[in-house]
Amino acid sequence: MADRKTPSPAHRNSLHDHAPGAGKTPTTDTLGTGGELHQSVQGGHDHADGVAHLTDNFGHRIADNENSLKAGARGPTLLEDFILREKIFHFDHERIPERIVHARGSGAHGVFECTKPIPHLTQASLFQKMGNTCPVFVRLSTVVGGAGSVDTPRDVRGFAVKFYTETGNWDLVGNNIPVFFIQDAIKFPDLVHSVKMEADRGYPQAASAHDTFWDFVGLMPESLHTVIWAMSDRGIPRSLRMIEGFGVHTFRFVNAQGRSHFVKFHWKPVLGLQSLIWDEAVKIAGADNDFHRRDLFESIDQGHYPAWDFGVQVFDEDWAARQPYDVLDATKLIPEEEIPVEIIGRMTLNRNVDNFFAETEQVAFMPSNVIPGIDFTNDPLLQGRLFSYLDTQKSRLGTTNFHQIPVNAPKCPFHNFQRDGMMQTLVPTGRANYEPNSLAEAGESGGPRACPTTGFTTFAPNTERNDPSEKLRVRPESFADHYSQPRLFYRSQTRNERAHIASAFVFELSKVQLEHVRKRVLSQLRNVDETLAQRVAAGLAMDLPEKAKPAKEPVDLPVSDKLSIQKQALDTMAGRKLGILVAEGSDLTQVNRLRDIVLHAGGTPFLVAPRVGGITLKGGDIKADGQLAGSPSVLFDAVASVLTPDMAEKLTHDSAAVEWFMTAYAHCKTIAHCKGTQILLDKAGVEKDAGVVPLDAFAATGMIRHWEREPKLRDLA
Ligand code: HDD
Repeated sequence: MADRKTPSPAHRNSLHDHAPGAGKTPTTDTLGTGGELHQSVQGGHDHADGVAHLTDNFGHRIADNENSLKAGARGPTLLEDFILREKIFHFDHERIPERIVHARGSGAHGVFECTKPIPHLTQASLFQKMGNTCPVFVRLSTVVGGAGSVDTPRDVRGFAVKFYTETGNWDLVGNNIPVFFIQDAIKFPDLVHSVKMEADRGYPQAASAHDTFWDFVGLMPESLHTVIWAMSDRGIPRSLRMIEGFGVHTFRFVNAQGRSHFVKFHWKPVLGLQSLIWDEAVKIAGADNDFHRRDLFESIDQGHYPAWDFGVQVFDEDWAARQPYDVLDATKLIPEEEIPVEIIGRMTLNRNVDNFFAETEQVAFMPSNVIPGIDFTNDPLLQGRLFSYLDTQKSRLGTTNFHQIPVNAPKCPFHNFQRDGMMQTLVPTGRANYEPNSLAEAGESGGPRACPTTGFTTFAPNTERNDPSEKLRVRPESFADHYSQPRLFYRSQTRNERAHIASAFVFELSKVQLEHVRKRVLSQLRNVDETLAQRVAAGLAMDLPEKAKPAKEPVDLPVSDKLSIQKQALDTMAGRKLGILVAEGSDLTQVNRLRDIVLHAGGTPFLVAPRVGGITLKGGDIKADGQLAGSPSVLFDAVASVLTPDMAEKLTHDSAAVEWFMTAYAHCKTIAHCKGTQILLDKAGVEKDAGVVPLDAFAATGMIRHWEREPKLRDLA
């Protein structure tokens, strides 16, 4: 493994520069920071031999951190022990409420760079000049499970980006799926209640395969589009570095002349899209609960910085009005074949967090954080979100001053008359805490003033096919087609991908206990695609129920290849991991050759051996990266083995070794092997094909999946 990259001090401190009391004062005129009052947690004083003295939170040095104060050596503990009391008090309160959704996530810092300025479309500061950069903080998450749940359940993944721009923070709080389950925010609590663990029994955890979720789906056909994406391979990504991101809603760009266009935001992973196979996802959940978190952390740590291209689909109201769906409906996407995604920037994640709680846990994203040049639309889901996120931060972070937490604070100056509140850490000077005031006329600081020319102005014309004079609790007629786009998605997949979708429905519905719920979902699926409904019914051994009556008859839309992962698969080893099985006597030269090929291509080789401590190969001694039973092949994109015939024969009696090849084969992975390994492959039932190759063919074969093997292993009919 490469050495851990230690960022330069300047780099590490970039986020903390604007922490209250740190060097620069972002709040010069109204919010004096009382700099000397703010000591760093790390101290900065009091060092002995380079190691800081242990103190309590008020700076009192602690002489003994092993024993509490007692009345006699075997006596009761004394209330007077302020050191014990403070330590336990603080510990008792370490946890804050986890997010109601997206509780489990991984965060990282990075940089966004504009690669194509678009001032004609938006005045957003970061898109004005080629090469403009701004820091970002990104949090990628699962939705359903709690903070301590697994990384690889079938689920949507959150893709939240905070841009610290010179004109304030912009939060693009999206997902890895371009559409959402519901059209109106008023249904969000129902959706979330239905999918989280069931209220009476407290399970299942991190899983949608249960009665209440599918009950909701069957009764809410608008959810089907996102559901079919979640049932596809998109719901089980191989790596957080290999997912797309979407802003989901239609937003507005507004240029300096006040002209507006609609826009949809996209993130495209430079490493390409890649997913797991369901069986792999299940096994990884046991083999490495933190599979995605570890993968992201380690790749950044080793300097393999994940990157995404940032793209936009821009269109105007006239184009929108001509579409067979409503662009304000978050259950609809715009096919890239209709409006290509124009790449205008790149984001690179180049620094892990220093502290998980302080940064990843406390980061507070809010879709309402926009900057001049970016504005909202009337999408009723977006409108509800604008309210919800600000609200949730108060209950999670406990104070209206959550914006002062370093990861949330803007990196540009901020000045206003908001004052006080719990956990106020800024120390405003002067008495100007209201406006208007004339204190400046007496030589005092009068504080900041509104800036009509450069400040945020809401895009005023309400042109979104709307009559604002009517107050109505309705769903617009233009939101009524719930089936055409899930049908488009399904029909745009490859044969294997369609089979995966059908299997996912069968799996999930097989866990549903209520017969009528299964039936209702099947009746909905008939509107999406008859063959899909038949496959699922056959998998459940159920008769096809009557078709649900659609509010609007679906139409057939032209197939979109961009919706399929397999049609866009990149044949690359970059960011991928090769597991190499070795044992006593293996040929070191061959091992090194494999390692070099992978490293050269930007991948990671990982040596697996029956024993991890040390091993004598032909050509030298090495240490393995992982022990065989603890490093199953599900953790790798491809496997290779360099074994003497004797050792291979011995390993045929070790189920971990046999399974290593059996699952690699079942998951359609490349298996590169030496002659000696053959006996083990035979035991594992590995048959020769284009992906089972001799070691010297590994470089040419690469680490792509061999989908053509799948029909031999699974019924794709
Ligand atoms: Fe949400 C968190 C994405 C609809 C209410 N949401 C949250 C996060 C992501 C999304 C990525 C995690 C942010 C983080 O990492 O801290 N949410 C979406 C997308 C949606 C969406 C893409 C639809 C397009 N959300 C949505 C609605 C509501 C919420 C309609 C409520 C009306 N979402 C929340 C929340 C959360 C949240 C409860 C939980 C924690 C938080 O906000 O900070 O307020």
